[in-house]
Amino acid sequence: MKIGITCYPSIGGSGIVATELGLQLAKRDHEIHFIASETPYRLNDASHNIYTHRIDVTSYNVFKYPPYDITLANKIANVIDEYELDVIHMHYAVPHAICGILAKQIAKRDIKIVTTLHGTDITILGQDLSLKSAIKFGIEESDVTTSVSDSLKRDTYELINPEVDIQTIFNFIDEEKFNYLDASIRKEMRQRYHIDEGTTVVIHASNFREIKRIDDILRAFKLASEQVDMILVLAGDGPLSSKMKALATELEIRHKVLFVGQQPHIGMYYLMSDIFMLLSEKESFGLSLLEAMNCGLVPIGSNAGGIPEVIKHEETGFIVDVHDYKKASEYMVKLSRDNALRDHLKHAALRDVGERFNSTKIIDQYEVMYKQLLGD
Ligand code: GMT
Repeated sequence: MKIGITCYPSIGGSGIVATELGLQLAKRDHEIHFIASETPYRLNDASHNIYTHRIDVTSYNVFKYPPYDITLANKIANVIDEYELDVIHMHYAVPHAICGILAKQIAKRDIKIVTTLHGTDITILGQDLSLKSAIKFGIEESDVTTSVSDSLKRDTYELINPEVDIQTIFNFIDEEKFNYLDASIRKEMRQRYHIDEGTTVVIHASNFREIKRIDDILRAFKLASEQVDMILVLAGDGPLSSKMKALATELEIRHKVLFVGQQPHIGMYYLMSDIFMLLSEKESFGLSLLEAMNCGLVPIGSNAGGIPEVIKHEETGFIVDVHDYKKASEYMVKLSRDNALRDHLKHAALRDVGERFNSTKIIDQYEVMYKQLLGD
């Protein structure tokens, strides 16, 4: 098949899932065309069967706002016609689903449109009356809409009420990039940061937005690190970076918190760690959970959105209520003190990720869905 993929190319779960999907489909001999404002993050090398088409948004001074959406639709239509695409897969409802529909109208060729909902396009933008009707239109006019979790699917029906079926296809990771097969990395990384093997390393990685509730992670860590020997690694960057550094100082834990910024090889940081924290107040899935769990970490997550679909409470990790940092700190202490429990949960998590979120299985689901759409 010839498949066009549009996503936000910057660092973020939706762009990563779209990119990995394209890469895996290309390995299965499909021809993949990424159409985006920039080359997607994680699509560094030119690979077999992969094409990248970037848009150049006009900054003509009559326009108060650069016409990103129309330029993108125009480009997608051109690529549909020139490369004779069969399907376009739009990641994120706004504006991408709508750009896909417009592109289909502009193009001379019939095409199927798949839209994947990733989270804030529904849970935040879906509450915005200035976008709600457009999101509903984007979903209803796509040939298939998928959601990355059942929770996001429920939220979509509740907030947007589309009159079509939505199919859940879970996220997945590239197991070659995230695994714990190379045990020497843990030792090397701990040496680099002067961390003893006996110290528990807790890690969180995100784009440092308000909804990630890094303040709750810092508060949980403060309580836990008063009882056990612990280091907190905060990876990533975003609007709250400076504020979180200031909070760590205010809580008098700054010397135990490593702010390592954005890391292209985040897997190495997971490998030196023991516990992964994700205490978000909104999270449709939490892709970083899968990455960390497949690197052998035990997750502690909040009961927001799709997180409880990824972490099975007391089976593969722990779930706490949103904002319940005290309970989170209790689990941190428990995991730090009880190596046998940590080991048990770690292996259960590895097994569960391998079974339910296995990349081959998830790519199969997308491939079957495209084929059904095309009547193959
Ligand atoms: O919130 C983020 O970290 C970025 C955001 C995005 O749009 O890329 O992630 C969303 O999509 C990911 C991939 O499906 C999900 O794993 C994240 O949970 C989701 N974020 C939210 O729902 C807040």
